[in-house]
Amino acid sequence: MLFNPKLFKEKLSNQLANSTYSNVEVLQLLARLIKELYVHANLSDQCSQEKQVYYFSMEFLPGRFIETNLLNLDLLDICKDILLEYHYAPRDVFQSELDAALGNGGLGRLASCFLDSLAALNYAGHGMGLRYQYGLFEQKMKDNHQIELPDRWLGQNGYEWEELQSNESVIVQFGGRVHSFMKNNRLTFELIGTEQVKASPYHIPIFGFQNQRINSLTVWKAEAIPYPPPIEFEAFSKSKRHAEQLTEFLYPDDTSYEGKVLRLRQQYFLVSAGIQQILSQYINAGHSLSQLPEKRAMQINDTHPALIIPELMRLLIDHHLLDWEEAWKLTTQVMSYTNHTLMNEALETWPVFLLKEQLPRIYQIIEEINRRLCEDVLERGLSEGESIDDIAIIIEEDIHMARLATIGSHKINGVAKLHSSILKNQLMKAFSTRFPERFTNKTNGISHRQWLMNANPLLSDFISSLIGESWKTAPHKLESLLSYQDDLDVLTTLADIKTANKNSLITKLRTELEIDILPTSLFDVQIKRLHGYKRQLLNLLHILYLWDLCHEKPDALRVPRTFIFAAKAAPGYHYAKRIISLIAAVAKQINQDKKTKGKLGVVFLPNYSVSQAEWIIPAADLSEQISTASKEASGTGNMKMMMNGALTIGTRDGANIEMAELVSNENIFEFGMAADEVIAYEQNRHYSPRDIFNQDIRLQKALSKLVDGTIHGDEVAFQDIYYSLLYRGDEFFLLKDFGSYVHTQSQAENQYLDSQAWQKKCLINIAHSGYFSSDRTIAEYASEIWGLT
Ligand code: 7GP
Repeated sequence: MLFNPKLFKEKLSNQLANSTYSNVEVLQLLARLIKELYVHANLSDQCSQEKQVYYFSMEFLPGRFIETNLLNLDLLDICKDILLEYHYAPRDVFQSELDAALGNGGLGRLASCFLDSLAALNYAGHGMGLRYQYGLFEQKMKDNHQIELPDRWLGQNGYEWEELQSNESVIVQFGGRVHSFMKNNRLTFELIGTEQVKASPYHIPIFGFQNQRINSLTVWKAEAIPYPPPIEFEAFSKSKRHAEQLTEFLYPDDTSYEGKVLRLRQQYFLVSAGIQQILSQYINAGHSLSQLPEKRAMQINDTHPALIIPELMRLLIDHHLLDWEEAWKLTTQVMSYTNHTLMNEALETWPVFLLKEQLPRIYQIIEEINRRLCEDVLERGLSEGESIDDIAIIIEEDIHMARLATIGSHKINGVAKLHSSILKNQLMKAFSTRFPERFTNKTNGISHRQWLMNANPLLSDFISSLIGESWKTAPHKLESLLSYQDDLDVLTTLADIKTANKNSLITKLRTELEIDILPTSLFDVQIKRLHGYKRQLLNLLHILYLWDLCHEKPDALRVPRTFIFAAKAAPGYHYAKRIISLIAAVAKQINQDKKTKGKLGVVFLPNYSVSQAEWIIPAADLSEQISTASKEASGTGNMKMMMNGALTIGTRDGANIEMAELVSNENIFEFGMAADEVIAYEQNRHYSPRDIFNQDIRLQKALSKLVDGTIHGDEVAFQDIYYSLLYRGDEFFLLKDFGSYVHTQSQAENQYLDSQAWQKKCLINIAHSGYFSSDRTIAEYASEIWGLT
């Protein structure tokens, strides 16, 4: 069916002519029309012959859909015109949509960019996730502290883009026990006495960029199974509560035993529901199981969905009566796994007893996978210095999920060159030496449609006026901009666009948050989750140093600066919350200081979200990507800001390295230790933050502010943070990199004084940012991992 913009135009005009609506009502009307005219008229062709890819992820972070959908359906301009005709402000209407915040950070946002690119490249690629009733959390600041409130993204009238498909519900089973018996000469396994939960799928349409493609993001909701009457009300309401809890929160607090159980059950709920639906549609379409790898591919987004491996084995063996070898071959050919972090704390393990109790058949299968793996490895022999514990999935009483995901997949990838190489040569060495062909790199990317075309229409239009529109479907063509690098008019316009975007941000912050920022200042931006390794604290130490400098030599700061932070800290991550408090306290103090007014400003924007990022990123001058080298797997905020003409100050970490390779060193501000130095320190070199402190007066002055009462707002005067750096080892090497950071910051400042040279660097960055479109990343997954044509 062909998309019909004329019909859309007519219907929208008719509706708007007949009545007056609030902005939210107009938004809902738009969503309804889009679903009616585009989705219903073109129900997904799951039975088509095309190979289908499923991206399994516990997180998706799409933000708002309205502009993306209108853009992709080529309705954006038409729609804006009609809204204006009927006196609605398009931006206000669009902003009345609530962000779908079904994710936490980079991993979830990447998943959403990937869905956008899959559809844009006209692949049949779908998302599988959970429909959490509450998103991550709504962050409020109270007396400089982060407060977490439930994130009610579903709104009062439900979510406008979703559509329940109740006929596709499936049952997911927990607990019970495994009954094994002989049937037709075959050892057969059956689960009995299980707790059953109903999984209901809600489809959210994902439109391709002006290419007629409609894919879907399916999010599953848990419900109790209604028993036939008469029912005992109390028993039912208890089981209803227990079932619904499964999809109540993203990342329930897992510091308690109950929290851990819930988390495990969520993971299994997602993969069991998803794979059951995929398999039953596959079989109903008349395909044979032996062809599964030619027709279906499944991506495991970090280890959270790794139970899909034993779950597919269970379905193939117990329900479809395949033997182990056949089932294993199909499973490994269908599955592939992406690792998103090497941080120890995030490498998931599950206690054996928990799996035995909650998922007894799945446990048996994992045990058998482990038994076969270990047997095979021992038969072929261990290498010098190696032990079976370097490769086993079950060690003592823990199940190592990254190893399970690795052994059950035909491809394993990291998300930037450096990360993939550490993954291969260190964390997974025992696997990569045995299965070298499985390991690959897929450097992350971002949707240039969402992050440039939609978020920054001024820049996007200007680019098209210079090089035409073809970059929109072939983003590497942004490189044609390079021929304008010495064109003064172009560089001036670039500067004007940045100023306009900064002014829009200023107005928004003033009206919505009563925050005032200096319009003429350099916007220095660090927006991302709060984590020790991301080193927001290093940024803050530099700010404290500049504050001192301004007092000592009032003319020393030649460029006024506004430091913009936005970050959520995980509710159970105490240290990260302390750093948020410190940033907020420092901001308050500096902003009140009459001596530095007009030179230095610091803002902490509460409740960081995708739609907030869409405002900040086009206005950024300097992009802070300052993680301890080797810790940030890739980063994607770095790519977004590069594409919007900000310059990066960053360590040689994650995708920063590839950015530097593309733009060359003079167009990026690099500093600090390289990954191998960091790793050497971690492994055997002695690191003494106190020695550095003793030799650097700037550090002494900056750090003493945390404990001498200068920074108000905390009863313990931030001693804990001070101690973490000086007496508890400075785990992320802030002091070690401080000197080089300060030096590089001052180079950036010098550069900013020469506006023309600065803009030239910005242009060179924009020109090379096409490489970081997720279209490029997805094309690589498609051909090298999923076998799509
Ligand atoms: C993040 C990584 O920290 C970031 O470097 C990367 O760009 C992003 O994934 C996308 O690949 N990881 C997570 O968000 C995360 O939750 C734990 O990792 C599993």
